[in-house]
Amino acid sequence: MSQKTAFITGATAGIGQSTALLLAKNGWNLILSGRREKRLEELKNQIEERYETSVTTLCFDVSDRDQCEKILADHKDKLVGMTALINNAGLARGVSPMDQASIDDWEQMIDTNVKGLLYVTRLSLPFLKNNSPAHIINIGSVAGRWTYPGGNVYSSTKFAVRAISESLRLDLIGSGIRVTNIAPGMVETEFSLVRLEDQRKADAVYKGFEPLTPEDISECIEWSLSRPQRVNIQEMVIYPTDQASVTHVHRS
Ligand code: NDP
Ligand code: 8X3
Repeated sequence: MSQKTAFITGATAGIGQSTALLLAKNGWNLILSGRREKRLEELKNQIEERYETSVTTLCFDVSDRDQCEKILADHKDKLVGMTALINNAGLARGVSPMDQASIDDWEQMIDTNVKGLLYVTRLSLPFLKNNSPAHIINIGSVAGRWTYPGGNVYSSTKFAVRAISESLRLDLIGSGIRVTNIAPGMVETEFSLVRLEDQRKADAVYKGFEPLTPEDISECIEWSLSRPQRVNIQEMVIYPTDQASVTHVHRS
């Protein structure tokens, strides 16, 4: 059985799901989390049918500190072998300007993208340090480098993810734990449906140009993980060819 074990948050859809499949193909054991239990079970079955790998599923909400603490303590025996943490769970809610936006949406984004990532990281670090060399990959965004109209609080959370990645690298120097911030542009997943709550509007986001696929991003994740231990890919910014900035998309 492989010695490599990755804990992927938000594995029930999009980039997280695609990363789970790619890492399993590359011999990783997996700990997969998300709030939708049925999807987690389906993914576990799909992976175990295809690959010789062990899959543990943990159904919990990363934004709930009590749940994070309880689940990670209760499953210590599964987490003890963790050598990589992929902090992928995240979401955007709404595109309203600050003076019209929902404060509940802000809370959900901050609680999930920032506080959730911090809880899971803090609780995973003892295992990662024990198993060093190890790797933390945070899924940031181009919205963590540049802002756009209506991106306000979502952007702020991804700026925070970049700051957390930079800080972790400083705090962990000498531990053998690498830290990578992956910053994608537009990737076609359930992201826009969650953000806009309307399938027609979500489809329109990706219309007239070729967005990135979840597989494009999981390949960047797998490539970062598989570099020699002396190499730390600090940050990767990936745009679709037809996207030149957060506000410039060429549509035919
Ligand atoms: P999806 O909506 O397809 O997937 C999001 C995943 O996050 C789901 O598995 C969801 O699982 C999980 N998730 C959301 N909230 C929580 C929560 N509170 N607790 C646990 N899991 C949660 O979107 P993407 O795959 O696109 O998004 C993945 C990451 O990539 C996010 O951090 C996003 O910000 C980032 N990103 C996305 C881009 C894009 O254009 N799509 C571009 C740049 C970055 P469940 O609902 O089962 O809990
Ligand atoms: C998602 C990319 O440009 O919709 O992080 O904010 S964007």
